[in-house]
Amino acid sequence: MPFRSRYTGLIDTYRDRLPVHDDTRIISLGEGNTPLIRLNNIPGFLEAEIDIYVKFEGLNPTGSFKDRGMTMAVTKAVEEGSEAIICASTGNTSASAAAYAARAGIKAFVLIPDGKIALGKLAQAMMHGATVIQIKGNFDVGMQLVKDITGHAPVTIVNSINPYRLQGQKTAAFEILEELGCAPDYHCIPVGNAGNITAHWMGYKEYNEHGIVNSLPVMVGYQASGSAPFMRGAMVDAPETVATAIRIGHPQSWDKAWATQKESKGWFDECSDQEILAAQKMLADREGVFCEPASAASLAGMIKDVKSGKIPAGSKIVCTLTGNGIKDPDTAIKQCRAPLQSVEATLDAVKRAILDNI
Ligand code: AN7
Repeated sequence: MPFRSRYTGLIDTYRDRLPVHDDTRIISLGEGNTPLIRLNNIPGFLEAEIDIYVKFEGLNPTGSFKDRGMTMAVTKAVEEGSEAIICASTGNTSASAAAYAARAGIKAFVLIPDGKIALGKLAQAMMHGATVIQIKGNFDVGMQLVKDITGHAPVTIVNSINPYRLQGQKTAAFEILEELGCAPDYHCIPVGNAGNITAHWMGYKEYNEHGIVNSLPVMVGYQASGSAPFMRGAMVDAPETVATAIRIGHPQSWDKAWATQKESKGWFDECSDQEILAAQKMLADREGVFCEPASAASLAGMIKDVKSGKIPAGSKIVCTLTGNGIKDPDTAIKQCRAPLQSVEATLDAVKRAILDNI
């Protein structure tokens, strides 16, 4: 029986486009190669002549796009002899760093804002054996501490200010180009530190510069209204949003993201928490795709821009769904109808429950 070649992760797949050597020990969990799902029901519901795809990055090994960057950052940290990594995180980076450190056999230290990360992400960091340092401050405060600590402790930063992170994350754009055969007209993506929007733009440009394709998307970045420094044109000191993953007021890739916006002729916009949650629910309800709130910002923003005509009819759109909805069960359950309570365990009672709800 012929064997199907096994997918072994994005570094193996894009080796010639990434800064690794033939003898580099690759730290991988099989990340990348995520599905690009064409939406069947939402375009009709919006009564819009548009073609929408969602790139479901929540299906990476630890449930977010961070794994693309982390496989590169941890591979290089190990290659350079590092025995410990550190990050500040709103949750997903800490989960990913913890998992890849476990895989590499090195230590992970993660700084997280007190009480402001989704339960699943905390469980991940703890299960993978990271030292979880819960600080009395938000992500931005933690990020500054991580930058300050490096002169004082032998740890490698794996936040997206580590350039290997963006190298790994640019591969998401490669996958989209290979699957569609060209760039989408619009690429919609949530923005926190703005590393991912920057990395995607790098990936799109790289395939164009090498003549592999000849098309670039317009990059559109969406923030939560309470955490929208790109809309305010200045840092935000007390960011707030239900989408805790993007509860970030001091983006680390500020200049790079503005350059991306200008070069791609794109824009930034903001979504209210209510719009974000409605988009998350709609995607789960109507398409069977469960992403986390921060991820739904890309869909929520895109819907507004389609309705206003800013994204015109006939467009092909990719929305990045950065993380998996299972990570934040509390937020999900709060916006759903409660389960039918105290139903007797009898055929009659169950039959009634079905017929009442069919
Ligand atoms: C689901 O984990 O910053 O604009 O510390 O988890 O590249 O920062 C998470 C960011 C979007 C924003 N969606 O990406 C962290 C962290 C989800 C995220 C973003 C994050 P960037």
